[in-house]
Amino acid sequence: MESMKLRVSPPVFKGRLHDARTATSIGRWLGAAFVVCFLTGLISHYMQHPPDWLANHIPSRPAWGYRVSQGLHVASGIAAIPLLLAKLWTVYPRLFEWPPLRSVRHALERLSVAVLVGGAGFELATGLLNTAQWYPWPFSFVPVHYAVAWLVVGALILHIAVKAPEIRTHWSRRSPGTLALPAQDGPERRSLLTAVGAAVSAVTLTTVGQSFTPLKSLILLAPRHPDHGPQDLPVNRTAAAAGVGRIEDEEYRLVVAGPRPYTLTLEELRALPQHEVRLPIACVEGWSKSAQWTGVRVVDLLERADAPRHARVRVVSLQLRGGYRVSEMGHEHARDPLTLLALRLNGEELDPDHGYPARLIAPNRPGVLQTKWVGRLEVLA
Ligand SMILES: Nc1nc2c(c(=O)[nH]1)N[C@H]1C(S)=C(S)[C@@H](COP(=O)(O)O)O[C@H]1N2
Ligand SMILES: [Mo]
Repeated sequence: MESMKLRVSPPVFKGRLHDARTATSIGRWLGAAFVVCFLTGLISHYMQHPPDWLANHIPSRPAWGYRVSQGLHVASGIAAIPLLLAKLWTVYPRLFEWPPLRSVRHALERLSVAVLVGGAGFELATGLLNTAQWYPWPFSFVPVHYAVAWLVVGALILHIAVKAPEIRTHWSRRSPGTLALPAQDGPERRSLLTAVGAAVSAVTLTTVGQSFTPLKSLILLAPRHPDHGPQDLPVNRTAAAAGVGRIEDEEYRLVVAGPRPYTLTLEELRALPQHEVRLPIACVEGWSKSAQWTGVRVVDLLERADAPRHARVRVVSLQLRGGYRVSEMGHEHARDPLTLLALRLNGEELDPDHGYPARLIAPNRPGVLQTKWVGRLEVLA
C-alpha cells in the first residue's frame, strides 16, 4: 500500500540570478569592499589606540593620510551595503538546502557562512549608525566593531578557501572550465549586475561628498554636510555639550608641563610667533573638511619647556568629562612644523564650538585626537 506520508518539498530555484556565476560576480566586488574597509579600519584603530611599541612611531605625513584612509573606510562600508544585500539575495535559496546538514564538513561550512553573514551585517549596521552618531545598543561601539571585524575576516578567508574551486570556475565570463555551462551572461544577469552597480554608485555619490568635498553638492544621504557649522566647519561636540561653556580670556591659562614648566596667559600666547597651516579635520565618522588654521607651533612650546626630542606629549582639554578630553601624540606629530596650538580658524578667532581659545590641529591625525579647549600640554617621560 502506498504511504500517505506528506513530504515537505523545499522551494526550487532555477535561473541564472541565483547561480554561482552571479554569486562570484557580486562576491568579488563585495570582497574588495571588505578588504579596503578592513585595512583602513586597522589603520584607524592603530592611529587611535596604538600599542606601546607603535605609540611613538606614527607618521605625521602625508598630511591628508587619515582623511583619505577614513574616507575610504566609510565609503567602502557604505558601498558594501547594497553589495551584501544583492549577494544574500543571490544565495538565499541555499538556506533551503536539503538535507540541511550532509556531513561534519558541510556543517562547519554552513556555520562559517552564518558567522560571516551575521558579522558582516553587524559591522555594516553598526558602522552606518555610527556615521549618524546614533548608538541604539548597550555596548561601546569601538571595541565591539573592532573585534567583530576580525571574526568577519576570519570567516571570509575560510569562505573563500572553501569556495575557491567554484570562484575559479566562475571568475571570468568564459573561463576554460565552463564551456559546458552557459558561457554567456544572459540579459537577466546583466540587468541584475547593472542594477547592483547603479545602487552602489547611488549610495556612494550621495554620501562621499562628506569627505570628498568636490562632490559635496550631491550629498543627499550623508548625515553631515562639510559646510554646515560655525566658520564653515562641522562640529561634533559643541562647547555646551562638552560642558565647557564660554572660557573667559582673563581666566585662561596654558600650562606646559615639562623639564622646565611654564604657564602662559592668552595674551602671551597670542604674542608668540604665529603660523598658518591648511589642514583637514577628518572625523572617524566619515566627514572631513580642510580649513586654514593660525596659531603657535607645538614644537616651539615644547622647546621652551626643554622637552627631549623623542618625548611624547599629552594634550589635555579644559573639558572635565568625556572620552575625548585627553589625547596623546608621538614625537613625529609633536615636532611637525604643521602641528599647531591653533587660535584662529579661517581668519577669525576660533568659535567656542571649535575649541576657543586654543585647540590642537595636526597633520595625518584622526579628528577625535584634535583636542579642543586645550589647557595643558604634558611632556611624557
Ligand atoms: N575636548 C574635546 N576635543 C575634541 C572633541 C571633544 O569631544 N572634546 N571631539 C573631537 C572630535 S570627535 C572631532 S571630529 C573634532 C571636531 O572638531 P570641530 O568640532 O572643530 O570640527 O574635535 C575633536 N576634539
Ligand atoms: Mo570625530
